[in-house]
Amino acid sequence: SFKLGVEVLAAVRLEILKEDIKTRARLGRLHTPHGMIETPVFMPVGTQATVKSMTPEELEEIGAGIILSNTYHLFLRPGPELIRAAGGLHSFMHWGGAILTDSGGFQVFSLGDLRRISEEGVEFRSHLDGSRQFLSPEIATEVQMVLGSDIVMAFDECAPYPCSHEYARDSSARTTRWAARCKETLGVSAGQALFGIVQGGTFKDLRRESAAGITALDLPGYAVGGLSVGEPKEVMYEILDDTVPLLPADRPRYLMGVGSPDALIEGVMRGIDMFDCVLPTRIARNGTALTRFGKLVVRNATVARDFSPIDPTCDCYTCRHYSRAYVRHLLKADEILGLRLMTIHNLRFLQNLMREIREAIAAERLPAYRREFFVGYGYPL
Ligand code: PRF
Ligand code: ZN
Repeated sequence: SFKLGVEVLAAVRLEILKEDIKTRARLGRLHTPHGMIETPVFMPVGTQATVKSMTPEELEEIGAGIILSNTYHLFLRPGPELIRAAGGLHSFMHWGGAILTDSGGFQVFSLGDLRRISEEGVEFRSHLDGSRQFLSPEIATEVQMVLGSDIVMAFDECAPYPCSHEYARDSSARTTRWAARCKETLGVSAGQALFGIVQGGTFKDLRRESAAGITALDLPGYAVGGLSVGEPKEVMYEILDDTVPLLPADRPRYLMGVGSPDALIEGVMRGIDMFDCVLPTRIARNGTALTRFGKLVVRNATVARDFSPIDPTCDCYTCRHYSRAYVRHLLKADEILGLRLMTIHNLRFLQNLMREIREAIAAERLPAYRREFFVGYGYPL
């Protein structure tokens, strides 16, 4: 049929292998022009066309098949013209896997003051040199077309938390109008898929309105934005309970900016397929490791003479070859290798967590896996 034809030709398509009976979790394969990715998946963040301190070969060894990069940062520096001259972002950064680029919406709105929103777009001052800049749905999409990312995010506004119903209503309605302009701009650009973003703050009526408006655009994937911005986790889970079922079951669903182990499990159980977060890489650099037994502050004096690996159950390069005491020494001495070893471990930890989640879905034991993980991690059930 014609519909089948369109799906086969789509740049990015989610093949669903299994839908969990007990939860809303799905097991799938995300097909992209730069490889197949098993879902649910966690995407490491490479804001400045690099996952801080990692080579692409190291990312591959960690098991990453897709990374996220940022339109906002690359737009300001080095600028789209340089990346065009390099032959696109994949070629520029020597990454053969898939790339999702965030639209810049979130970063611009995180600037706080020094920005002016209109229907046309957002005027803001660069965090680098204070110069006046402008991003719109058209510009953000055109920049992502130049970057050549596999997945292009719509230009949205992420409302702050807390915010009024009126503010959330206006900004999420504008986000939907902007998504239509992004779709028009991308057109049938070969090899790139546009994902729409549901907004609406913590208001269920607005989330429903937003989901209806965004899904009416019939896009190849959908994100839930505007969460994990300071609201209690229970509020985020309630919004997901309510919103995710409104998204089409045959398209990938992406929860933006979420990456703590407990929220990954809770998100998957509510039907999310994709996640990204700076958390594992950021806390790695300030000396905190994610482990099966909870967070470990490797900088602490308590590990000064601890010659065991960061996580004895971990198979990463760091845990196979180095001790807590050595990594602590590197961090204390401000040695670059310390940041690299910590980043390798935290990213591998999340890749292993996602693999175990996928295996638990396949074995129809995700709720049991959640309980076991939470007990080990020291998280309340
Ligand atoms: N919008 C965009 N990027 C994002 C978010 C959003 O709402 C969030 C919210 N957690 C993280 N990154 N475009
Ligand atoms: Zn490790």
